[in-house]
Amino acid sequence: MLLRSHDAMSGRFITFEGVEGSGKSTNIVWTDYFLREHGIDTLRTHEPGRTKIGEEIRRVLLHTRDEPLMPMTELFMMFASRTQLLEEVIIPALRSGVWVLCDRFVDSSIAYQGGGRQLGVKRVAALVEAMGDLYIEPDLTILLDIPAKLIPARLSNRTLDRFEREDEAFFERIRATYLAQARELPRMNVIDATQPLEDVEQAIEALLSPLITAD
Ligand code: Z5A
Repeated sequence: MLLRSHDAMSGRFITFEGVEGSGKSTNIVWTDYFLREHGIDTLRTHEPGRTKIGEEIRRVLLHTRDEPLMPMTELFMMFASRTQLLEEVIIPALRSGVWVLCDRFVDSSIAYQGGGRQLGVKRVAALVEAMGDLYIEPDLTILLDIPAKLIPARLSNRTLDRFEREDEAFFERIRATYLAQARELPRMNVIDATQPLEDVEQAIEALLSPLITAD
């Protein structure tokens, strides 16, 4: 995979990954608060969606019911939402020195479409390569890891979307792909997200501290 640095940008790019219910949204809110306490300007965002066009794509991706969405269509739509978000939101924020906290990024496509939908990691990596200079390598990726069997309990109080209705085997493939990626990528740090929230927060703090002191 082609990896590009973002030396011209003074903000830090931190991404959160994991299966649904692993605690990404919960821990992004905590991370945001923690960084602001340290005087750092932050911006929270998520994929797919966040821009006007991205939110339209998100609606199709999560809520289409009347015809099957083909895996390759799903993959391209994830990248369409992503490139829109990068140009409209992420790159301008990083250029102005803001730290961007993003709920999911390319590693989600590798895990969900590459692993879960079985399109293969190489095919997804080829799309990352095709992004060229638009691809921003995260400074830090936090992978919140839980086994698939814990997902239903974590999602028990919501109406399930198109992904959340998939079976346990789908989510175990996703988890295995994430963990394989983490073994390859130094930026990707695995945290056991079955622990109590305070312990997860402590583990995140340990990962953030070197970035804060380096700045
Ligand atoms: N997708 C894709 O396929 N390919 C891609 O490239 C991209 C995305 C970018 C977006 O969904 C969907 O798009 C997603 C993958 C796919 N699949 N689905 N569904 P989304 O944005 O709607 O949702 P999500 O990203 O999957 O997040 P989520 O379901 O909201 O889960 P979460 O943010 O990781 O978890 P949470 O809301 O913070 O926590 C869930 C519950 O667990 C909540 O009650 C917490 O209080 C509780 N929790 C969290 N941590 C703990 C701990 N440590 N102990 C106990 N309880 C906890």
